[in-house]
Order: sequence, then C-alpha cells, then structure tokens
Amino acid sequence: MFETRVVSELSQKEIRDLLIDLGCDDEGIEIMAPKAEHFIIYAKNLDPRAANITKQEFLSAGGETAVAWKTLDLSIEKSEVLMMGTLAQYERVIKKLRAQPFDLEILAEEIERSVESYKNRIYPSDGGCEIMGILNVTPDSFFDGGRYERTEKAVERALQMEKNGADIIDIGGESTRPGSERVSIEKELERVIPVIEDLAPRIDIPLSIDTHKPEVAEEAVKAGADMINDVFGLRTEGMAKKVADLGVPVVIMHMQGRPKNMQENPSYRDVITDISTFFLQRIKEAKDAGIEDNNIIIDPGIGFGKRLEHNLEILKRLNEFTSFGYPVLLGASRKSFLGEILGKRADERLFGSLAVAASAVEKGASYLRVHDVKETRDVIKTVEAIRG
Ligand code: PT1
Repeated sequence: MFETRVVSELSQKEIRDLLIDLGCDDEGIEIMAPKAEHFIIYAKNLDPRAANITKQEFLSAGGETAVAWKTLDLSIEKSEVLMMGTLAQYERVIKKLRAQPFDLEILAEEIERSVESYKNRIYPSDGGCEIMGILNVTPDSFFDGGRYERTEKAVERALQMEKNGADIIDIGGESTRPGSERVSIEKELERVIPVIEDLAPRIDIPLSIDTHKPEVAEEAVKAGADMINDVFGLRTEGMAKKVADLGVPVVIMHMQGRPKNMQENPSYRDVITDISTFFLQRIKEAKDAGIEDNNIIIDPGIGFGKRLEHNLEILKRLNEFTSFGYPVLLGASRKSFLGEILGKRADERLFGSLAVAASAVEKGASYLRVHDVKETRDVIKTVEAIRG
C-alpha cells in the first residue's frame, strides 16, 4: 500500500529538512527547495502593459498571472494582477522584471519585500507576540465615584495586569465603541493624565495612550506614556506631525466612519484590499511627516465600521497584513462580533476572545489588545510552543 499525504505550508527550513530525510544531495536540495514553496501575490495599480509583461514572464517561468480581460486589450487605465508561482519561479521572474519598462523594476522590488516580510514576521523586541492590556478610564460602573478614586482604581488594575503578564498598558479616556460620543480635549486629559503620572514611576512596562488628539498625545507622553495608539490612523489634523516630533511608536488603526455612526452601513469592495490601501496611504503620510519606519504598527480595527462578515474575513486573512513589513496589532477582545457568533453578552465572551487570540498569533499578529491578560498569556505561550 502507498501512503500519500498532503504536505504543504512548510518553511524553507522544514522543506530542506524533509529533502535531507528523503536522501537528496546538497545540489538537489538547492534546486528543489525553492520549488516547494508557493505564493499567490496580489498587486494593483499596474500599467496594463506592465500587467501583460508580468503575465508573459510568469508563463515563461512555468507560473501564471491572472489579469482582467480589459488588461489584455489595454482598455483599462490601471490593472490588478494575481501572480502565482513557486519561490523558484518568483526568483526567475523578478530577475526578468528588473530589466523591463513601465515601473516593473519597482514591482520586482515590492514582490521581493512582500515575500520577505511575509516569511519573517516582524516581532517586537525579543520576539514573540506581546500583550497590550486594556485600561479604560471612561465613566462606567467600574470607575464610578470621584476623580481620585477613579485614578486609584485604574492604577491598581494596571499593576495587576503587569503582574498577570502584560507587556504594555493601553490607557484610554475616550470610548470608541460603536455609538460613542466624542469627548473634549479637557475631559480626556482630566481622565488620563493623573493615571499616567501615578502609574509611570510605579510600573516597569511601557504605557500606551489610546487617543487620536495631538494635544492629548503630547501631554500623555510628557506625563510618561511611551507610545500612541491612534484609532483614527493619524487622520486628525496635526496628529502625524505631533507623533513624529514625539518620536514614539504609533499604532495606525483602520476605521470606516466615526464611532458615532460607523456601524450604520459599513461597505467595502474587498475588505482586505480596501484596508491595505488605507494602510499604504497612512504609512506614506506618516513617513512624510517624519515618523520612523520602525515606529509604525498597523491594526485592521476589528469592529470599527465592519459587519460580522468583514470582521471574519479580516481574521481569516490576517496574515496578508504581515506582508507590508510592519508589526500587526489586533484588538478583538470581547467585541460584539463575538456576541453575534456566540449569542453571548460581553462578560461571557472570554473563550471566544481566546479562540481569536490563538488564531491571530498563528497568523502572525505581533500584539494583542485584550482585557483578559492572564488567560491570553497562556494562549500565546502555547501557540508559540507549537509553532516552534
Ligand atoms: C482596537 C481598539 C483600540 N478597540 C486599537 N485600539 C477599542 N489599536 C479601542 C464592539 O464591536 O481594536 N485597536 N481602542 C475598542 N473599540 C471597540 C470597537 C469596542 C467595537 C467594542 C466594539 O463591541
């Protein structure tokens, strides 16, 4: 009897080990290992002539590239392509594209960078996915009472999260849940600054300020915050410049609409492509403003102007965002899409949240923004142990 199994999705190292076990010689391994890895890469904004050349080069290398009918007869201004091939074929095509017109030299470079980033996910500092513990300093039941009491409780909770294994504490003074009203600069400062001032000298992990306002970002960093988490993705007037001046890392999150009305009618052509296009625009603006490449983190913004199907598509294809070469942050903890899947209230969504955490780590997320630090720590440790 034969024994046949599908063996796929292996890294170059795993492929090479398999070939050694099989008894291939060194020369054979060099030739075959790059043929065992496959990629499908999407690119848009190509001149249709460039798209056609790309298709020819892939076909000649034994791969394939899908283009629209309108690309073939040049009746379209810009083309999208879906390139398909083995690593070996990509290497051949990249060499050929370098000598071609219509910006194909640039496409060659971008393909190379995407593959490289996708294969070697970016991790913060010493590797491993990091936990960002959520500290909401907004008036809800937990923080009822006076300002002093509120600060005390918030500090206590942050220190507890540190003990439980958080790597970062994310402090927010303006709720951005669906339907939330805006908060004035003064109100937001009044909520978060005392907490940061009290906490900074007493805690060993970095503090993040969840704000889209340049004024709040500045005061928070002065008070001891180490990074900025911007759910508006640097779109508030003056924010990109402010973050550049402060010289701290920033999370650029995607949101369609504003919290007040973002869930009214979310719509996308393709949710992954649309969010990717948004990231590339925002990253360009961030860099133009003077923000350093290694200070940028991207976040697809689960629940921010997204229907259930959009949130699920993002989670399923989260790995695609790693090809830009920036760490990916995900915030899905206890969110309402879990309520839609499970039919459970926010306080009953722990296991759903942990399932999302496991899946996100597996797909290359570098940071998880969560309420349940202790439980998420175990999930990350376990998934990373399996991945090796
Ligand atoms: C997030 C995030 C955030 N989420 C980042 N910052 C919130 N970087 C606040 C719901 O559908 O994902 N990434 N800051 C909280 N926002 C929401 C949104 C909370 C939607 C709940 C929902 O329930």
